[in-house]
Amino acid sequence: MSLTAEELSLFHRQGFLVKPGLYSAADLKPLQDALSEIIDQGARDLYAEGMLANAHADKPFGRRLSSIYLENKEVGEEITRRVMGKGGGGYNGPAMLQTIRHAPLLSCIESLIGPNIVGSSVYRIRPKLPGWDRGEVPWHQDAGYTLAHCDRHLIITCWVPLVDATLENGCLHVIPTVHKTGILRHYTGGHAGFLEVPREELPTVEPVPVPMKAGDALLLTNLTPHASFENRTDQVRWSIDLRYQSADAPNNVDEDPASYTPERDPVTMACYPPEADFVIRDQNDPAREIHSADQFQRLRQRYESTRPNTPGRGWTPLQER
Ligand SMILES: O=C(O)CCC(=O)C(=O)O
Repeated sequence: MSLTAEELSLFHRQGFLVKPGLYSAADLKPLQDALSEIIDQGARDLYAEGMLANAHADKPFGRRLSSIYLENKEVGEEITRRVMGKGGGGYNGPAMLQTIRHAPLLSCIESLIGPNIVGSSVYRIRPKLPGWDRGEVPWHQDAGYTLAHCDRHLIITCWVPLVDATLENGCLHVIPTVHKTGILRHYTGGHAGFLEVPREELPTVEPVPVPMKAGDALLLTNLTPHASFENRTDQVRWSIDLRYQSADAPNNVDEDPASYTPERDPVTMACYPPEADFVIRDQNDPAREIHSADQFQRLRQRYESTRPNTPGRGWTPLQER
């Protein structure tokens, strides 16, 4: 499943590549089941508190959370928070680690960044609810969120829909080829509080929508502008975005989160210090690889509870533009 020479060349030319069918339905099922359990527990809790007239237990994965949200937005958002956690990584159980370590995906990643792979801290689970403001992510490059000294490193975002992603339910849109021109000016306080590059400041290259089947994988560079718009259906557009970097790129593997003090020079820091990076593959010392779900959870929680306070990039607020 590694990338062919043509795929590699396309990825580097366009700044993105779709690898169809990288995950089978059976590969996605453990994660879908784990997420369904969180939703089930949330629905039962809030039904017991009288917040819901119906726990919607008869609905399939793609519909249950949206049915809850359409019945009671507050309850839908509360359950969404349980799935996404504080920062958005959220669920970090065994099925998440298994999905991140999916061997066919790692072979593709290895073709791009080499055999020593670090799981970049920022993975996200996104239940994009119908008409939900925060489900719409404005134009940005992922590098806008990481520290500036990491712009020159290739950090791969792998975006995988857990249900089919369509124009109607808010598939991703990307701007091809402009990753080569470097970082764009981002602003804080964009749509729904995200970082944003306003449309009129985007390069004049036509964006392309990328509809995908569940289990396809979209690979992006950290400098590829992308966005997603409203979900105009009555189902959830579920997706995950995973990130991978070479072990040579700055990371916080083996670092104590308490070592991130305000005096520390940002160039000595990981690309995204608030969350834990983890070793996926180490050719020289495989013992450093994180295979155990317990170890993964402990590592993620250590950063989650400390939440190192790290410098921003100095982007100005959109309102002051
Ligand atoms: O899933 C989405 O709608 C947005 C994803 C995104 O912006 C990202 O993966 O960086």
